[in-house]
Amino acid sequence: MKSGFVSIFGKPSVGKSSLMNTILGTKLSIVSPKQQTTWYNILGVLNKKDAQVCFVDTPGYHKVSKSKLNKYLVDTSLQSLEDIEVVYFVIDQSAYPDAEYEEMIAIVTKLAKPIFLVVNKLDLDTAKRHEMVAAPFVEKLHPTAVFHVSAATGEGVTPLVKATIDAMPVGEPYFDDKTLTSHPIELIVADTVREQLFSRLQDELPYSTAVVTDDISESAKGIRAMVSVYVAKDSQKGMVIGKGGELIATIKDVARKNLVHFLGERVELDLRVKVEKNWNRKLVTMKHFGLVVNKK
Ligand SMILES: Nc1nc2c(ncn2[C@@H]2O[C@H](COP(=O)(O)OP(=O)(O)OP(=O)(O)O)[C@@H](O)[C@H]2O)c(=O)[nH]1
Ligand SMILES: [Mg+2]
Repeated sequence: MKSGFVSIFGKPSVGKSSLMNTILGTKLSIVSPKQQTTWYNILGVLNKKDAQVCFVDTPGYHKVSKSKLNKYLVDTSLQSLEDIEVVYFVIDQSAYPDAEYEEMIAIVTKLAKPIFLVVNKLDLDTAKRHEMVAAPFVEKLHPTAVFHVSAATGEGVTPLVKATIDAMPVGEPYFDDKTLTSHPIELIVADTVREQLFSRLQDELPYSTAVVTDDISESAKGIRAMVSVYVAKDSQKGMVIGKGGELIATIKDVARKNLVHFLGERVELDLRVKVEKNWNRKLVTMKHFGLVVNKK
């Protein structure tokens, strides 16, 4: 038996969550066209006959600004690099090694662990530039191997998974073979709602909304979840609710359907929009929403 951990590291929006979902064959992590969609390190366990690979989907690494949320996201991304066997350094087919990438390359090469350079979004590469895009990263990262993949179509993912299993050390599984994730149901529910906020709200608003599952109960009738959507200003409440409550109704409807699909159970969702003034500027409220890094 082989087993080990893989961090899926990269800038925002390169397709890290999409890639993990494609590898696992299920939509565990939320995905959106906006940057910084993922807010937690999310464990996704792949069980094969003779191997268990524990993937960690991570928030996108970016230059830290003054924002406390940005700092939290970057700290979380860096934390994913501890105690792993392999790093996926994920770029997309439009990447070039800018200053942020130089920082990331220094961080990852210092780990002295096998690096898999994963060039994603191959389906968008109509000009066949992906080898050229990879070249400067290959030179700087000295990766163990390079993979050109499309998380959207699944192209190239099978050889990537095979090489990942080959790179795992011999060892007993970390989780039983029914385990998909250690991410609690409360966070999966909250994230599924947040995914809709990210897909449907504009500008800075997604980064000013936090979602918390206040209560969850399970019965023969299915799952019932009470969820609060917090905004940072009074004026944002109306924007999330929308004209005549239309937007929040759509958010609730789509999130509920996605949860039914993922959990395979009936789901009742109660969504309340609340104002928690400047929550994203206060560490104490961020902590309340689970947005803190527990440093060792
Ligand atoms: N065409 C194409 N689009 C992709 C592919 N992979 C991801 N995307 C799209 O790219 C966008 C970002 O994908 P995510 O998986 O959320 O990216 P991420 O790296 O997890 O982003 P953060 O969580 O914000 O760091 C979404 O609109 C995806 O649908 C791909 O292989 N091909
Ligand atoms: Mg993500």
